[in-house]
Amino acid sequence: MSRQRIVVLTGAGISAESGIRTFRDGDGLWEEHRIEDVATPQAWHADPMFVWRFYQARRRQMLEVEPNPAHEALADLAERHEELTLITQNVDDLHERAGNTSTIHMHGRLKTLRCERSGQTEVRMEEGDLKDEFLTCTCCAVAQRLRPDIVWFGEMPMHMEDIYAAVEECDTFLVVGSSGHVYPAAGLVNVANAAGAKTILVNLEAPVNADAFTEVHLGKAGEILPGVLKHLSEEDMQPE
Ligand code: BV8
Repeated sequence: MSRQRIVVLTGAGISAESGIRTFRDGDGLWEEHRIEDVATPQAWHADPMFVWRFYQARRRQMLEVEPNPAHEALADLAERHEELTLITQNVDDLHERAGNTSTIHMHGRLKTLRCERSGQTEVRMEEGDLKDEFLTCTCCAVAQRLRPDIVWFGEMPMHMEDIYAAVEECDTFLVVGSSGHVYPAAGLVNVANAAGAKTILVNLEAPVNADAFTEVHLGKAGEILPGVLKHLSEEDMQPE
């Protein structure tokens, strides 16, 4: 009896019940600016302190939030199912804090900062690292300014080779809490369908790419994901 290869892709919706605002619920603004206009290399170049404050506020918020039952259900699945690949569009560390230790962050992470000269990243989450002043690296002889270790709009997402390899090989592709607006993440369901995988969506409301999924479960991830995953594991136990 072969164990099914499961790939999970999460978006901002899985962290909503932990108190982290999603991009498209509410007004999706940061100080009256569209996030798509703040999370760009152009914005960083034009007004680095404005962009830096946007990320420092979100880095500070990470200290105040906790994983919710949806994060915990995925960590439990990882315990039971070694063929699980967890990919997230999110930049928070809630999957890791729930127990998923090998999460692929395709849009980067708030926890780490990146040297603008060497590209090296370092974890900087001490109290002194969370103020609004710029920070400098520890990797260069002459310390350089650190930027958020985030994939901005117009920048190449990370780990795409590993991501496509996992999705092209999977038997089940599950998306949790994503509006299906942002590419290439939103196109991964098409790669999974082309690979003959079963594609499942768990989301508060039908997203723009809902029709691409074999199964759609609408509701709050914290409330319905545990049941969906339990059913997935039971299926796995069925003899072929
Ligand atoms: C790329 C980090 C090419 C930032 C993010 C013009 C110029 C350049 C590129 C483009 C362009 N036009 C289009 C593009 C492509 C662009 C794109 O897709 N733009 C969109 C806006 C149209 N993509 C890119 O730029 C990507 N790069 O294309 O590179 C390239 C090629 C070669 C070489 C170089 C470059 C990079 C995209 C990554 C951008 N960075 N994040 C940050 O966090 O500050 S994306 C950002 O949006 C977040 O990471 C987030 O993950 C992502 C998607 O949003 P979602 O996660 O889906 O969140 P959203 O709020 O949208 O939806 C939440 C959902 O949850 C909702 O449906 C809601 O109903 C649901 N929900 C709410 N509560 C719950 C819930 N579900 C369940 N339970 C609940 N309780």
